[in-house]
Amino acid sequence: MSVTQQAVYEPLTEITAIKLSKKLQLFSEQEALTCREIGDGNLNLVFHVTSDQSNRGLIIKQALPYAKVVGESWPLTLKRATIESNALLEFAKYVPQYVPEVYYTDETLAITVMEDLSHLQISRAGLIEGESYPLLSQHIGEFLGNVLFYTSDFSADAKAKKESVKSFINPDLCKITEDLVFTDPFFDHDTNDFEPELKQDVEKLWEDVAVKLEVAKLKQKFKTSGEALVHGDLHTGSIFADSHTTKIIDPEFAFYGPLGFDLGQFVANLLLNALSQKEESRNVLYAHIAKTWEVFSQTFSTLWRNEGRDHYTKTEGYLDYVLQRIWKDAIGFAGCEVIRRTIGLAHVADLDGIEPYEKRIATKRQALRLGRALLLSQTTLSSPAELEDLVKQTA
Ligand code: SR1
Ligand code: MG
Repeated sequence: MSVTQQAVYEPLTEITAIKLSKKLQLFSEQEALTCREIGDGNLNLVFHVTSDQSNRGLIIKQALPYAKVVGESWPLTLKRATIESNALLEFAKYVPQYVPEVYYTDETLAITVMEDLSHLQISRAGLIEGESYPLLSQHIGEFLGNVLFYTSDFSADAKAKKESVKSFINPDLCKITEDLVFTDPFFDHDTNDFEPELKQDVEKLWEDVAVKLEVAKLKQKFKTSGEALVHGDLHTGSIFADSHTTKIIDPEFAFYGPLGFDLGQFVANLLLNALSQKEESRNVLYAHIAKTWEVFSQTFSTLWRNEGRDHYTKTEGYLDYVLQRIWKDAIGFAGCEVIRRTIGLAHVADLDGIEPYEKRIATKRQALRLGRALLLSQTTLSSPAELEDLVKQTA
């Protein structure tokens, strides 16, 4: 649903966000509302509107015409708000239980009004505090298995899929990933951000031809493989959770991309959290990685066998080939993500919050070794257990 009521874009304030909620009749006229801007991400405004009487709430997310993390010198399309709303609606066709409900969207204001998830916690924050989220990997595996299968050519009608690809063309946000994930961290670029103690390690990486060749192949894959609708930024900060619920948010980077991309980003962020934890607390993260892959591959395989539309889904060996390729690509994408979250523009609190400083530097060195090892082991690592061994070898 798109109901444009404002002729021009303007950033909301806490006061106008309340007025908008009233105007949309999402609360009754008499209800006293409170609003707080709670956006702590890199790009957008997020307003939490609550009713003092009924205890009900909602979220209004609004895109800014620039990247908040850098400022107005980095203009950014408002169209990402529409991509985000449409992606949430598309995901909801297959797995409504894993996304917030969208109540309203407005292209001009670049807003999505959606379900209040404030009873849940951002999973990155919880994992840092030692929460284990027992169902996180089960849910993410089901989310990915369903969305990736149903939006891929193995299931979707060929013409309808191409129409959908068109509506999710997202060049500006893809460019951010092409630069920040696949390019800048591997060159001496001014967006990079790392501690002086890491300079030698980083310079060594910039000279590593074998690593750069793998990243070049992955970047090309990211730019050219429109295999299925991907979230595009599936890190643990894009996931709300508690012990029985998981909700995936923020798909403004969504586009038709490689099947292994989201899996790689999610796994990378679990690995970064594992590195930040004490040795004895890491098993829960390794178990999440193994479970994500197990549930994803089972879900995807069951759908493939029961609902595969393409003739070749019946061909012996094809499913195994596709799954192996997804795993291999995911390992490579995870390598890029681990490196960029360590030395690129957008860091993660898992690493930046490590105290004391010497330990933080040592962990970041390990993250760089791990990222490199992932990139160079894509063809040899065949299971989550081998991935766990690889992490241990980088200690
Ligand atoms: C300028 S945007 C930096 C990062 O924030 C987003 O969440 C994406 O991960 C992007 O790469
Ligand atoms: Mg985001």
